[in-house]
Amino acid sequence: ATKFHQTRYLCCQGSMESGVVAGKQAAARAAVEDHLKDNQVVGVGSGSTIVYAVEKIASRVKAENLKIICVPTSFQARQLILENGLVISDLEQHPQLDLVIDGADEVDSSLNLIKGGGGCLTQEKIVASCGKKFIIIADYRKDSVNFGDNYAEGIPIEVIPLAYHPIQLKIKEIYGGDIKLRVAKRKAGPVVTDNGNFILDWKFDPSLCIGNQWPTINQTIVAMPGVVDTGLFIDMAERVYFGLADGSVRIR
Ligand code: ABF
Repeated sequence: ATKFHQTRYLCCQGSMESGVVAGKQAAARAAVEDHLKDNQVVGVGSGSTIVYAVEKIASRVKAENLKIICVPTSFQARQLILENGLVISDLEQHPQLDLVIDGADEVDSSLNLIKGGGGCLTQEKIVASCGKKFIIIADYRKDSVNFGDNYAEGIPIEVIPLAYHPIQLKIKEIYGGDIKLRVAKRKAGPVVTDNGNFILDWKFDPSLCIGNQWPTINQTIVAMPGVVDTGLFIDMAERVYFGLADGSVRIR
């Protein structure tokens, strides 16, 4: 992984404990081993774990002479596909995908997901919705009973820029919690997504995890004018591969 995008997404792992890296690698490799078949069109997710999946796809394509076409979920995914010499396409040419592999920020006991820590949630959700199979790869830290158990950044919500403040107020009024506009690290201004939008990060009240409220909450937020989509992926994942620190994999 010496190329620019791999380096860029993996460099932040320099300080990451080796068990976490081993977990990401193990989950990614096992999922590609189990689900990648010849002649598939594959949706490629974003984040740091997907880097290992794309490397594994590329090595299987080469070793087994597989015909695989990849559809990216972000600018990063596009670069990864190209850097690994894989065939790239889009949803216009391939609106149906055999397989979609992506990472997650948190997975609850019902396999609902929080995604979008990297800001690519809308394209990730569109691509996932086109997949016959949606497989998640994650290290062991993402495995939770309830949202918020192991992930403190909240639920990302992509919004049209002019609507960000009304949406903040509406969500706060209905559900409470703390909801902040995501700003760039050096605070030069808001983070802008691949689609030219802003991201709100909603630190929700943990009581919302009681009962099966997330589907309704998601629908309510998505229906607000100016909301593009949320990082709540409800009932979408078919299987989750959690890579453990010792390099083994737990599949749910
Ligand atoms: C994307 O990358 C996301 O939706 C999520 O924010 C993140 C997972 O990151 P990582 O693989 O780096 O843990 O899939």
